[in-house]
Amino acid sequence: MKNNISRRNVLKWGAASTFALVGSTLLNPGTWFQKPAQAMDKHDVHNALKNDLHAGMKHGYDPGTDVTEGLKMARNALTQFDYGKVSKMTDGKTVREFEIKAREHEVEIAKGIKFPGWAYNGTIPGPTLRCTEGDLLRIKFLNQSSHPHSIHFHGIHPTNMDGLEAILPGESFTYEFEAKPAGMQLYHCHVAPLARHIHKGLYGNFIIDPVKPRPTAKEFSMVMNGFDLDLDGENEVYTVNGYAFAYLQEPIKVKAGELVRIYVSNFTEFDPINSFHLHANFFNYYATGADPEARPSYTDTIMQCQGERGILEIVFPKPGRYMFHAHQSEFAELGWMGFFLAE
Ligand SMILES: [Cu+2]
Repeated sequence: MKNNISRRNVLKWGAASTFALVGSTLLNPGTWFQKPAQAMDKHDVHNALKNDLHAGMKHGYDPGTDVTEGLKMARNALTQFDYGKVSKMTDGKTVREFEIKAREHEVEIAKGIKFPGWAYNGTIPGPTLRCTEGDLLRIKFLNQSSHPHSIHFHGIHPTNMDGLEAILPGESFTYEFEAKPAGMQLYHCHVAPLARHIHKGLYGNFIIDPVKPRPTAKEFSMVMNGFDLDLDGENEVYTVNGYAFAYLQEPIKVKAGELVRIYVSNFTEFDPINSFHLHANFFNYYATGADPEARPSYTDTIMQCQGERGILEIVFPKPGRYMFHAHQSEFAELGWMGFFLAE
């Protein structure tokens, strides 16, 4: 363990600052860290995550005993795609209408640890929006929070639909544009101070399918992120899809031999990059995924800067438990680690 203690970690865990802004009680009865979250310091969070890590590595997930709100949220984020309300224009063009509400919302980001977030439709990350290239999108944004926010989409669209203008509390705005280009896009709030608005949780994946569909696959969505609980500009918890060790507790089930496609993005604030590493296997990676015919890179590790995203295609050759995690050891140990269970 000694070797893992970097100067940064010493600074990070050494300062016994309290989480004055974590307004919740812990949900995990009977454990040593059952005390108000206000009293948790970095050591407590570190230890709680270490316990979760060890429990997850040893036992995996025990169904029926402890499905927390956070785990449910991560489950949904992994597999739920929001295709909007679909209608057709007279010329046959597909119209998709979405409704997104921004609100203050407390979310569980690790077993018993809550984060006072700002969320699109009540979850961090927000819903994964999905459409096909050429669709007309109407995204009604309602700001039901007490701060100004917006939605800035990545992609090609008119500049007056770019989400640079703040929508004030109580107001709404409908973003309307044609979906392009195909690939893995994303969306986030674009109101200053940007780091704070994004870090609080206002982001999500936005998939534009090509007109000629990609090959059939088992599909998942993943957002890599971090949570700075004491507002010191460093994250204490790292997750994929908002809940620490979600897929360590509940491995992602796939079939050996089937094509698995994962839409991955990085919304980690305060750290310049995040990464995805798969054990015991390789995958094809399409950065941004705008050209489905592009030659992918064949690797077991990719890294993404903030706002970068891409598409992974994986075939698990044999049944087994395949670990995946950030290849920054610190992130992995603080929540960003899971398993695929190939059967
Ligand atoms: Cu905002």
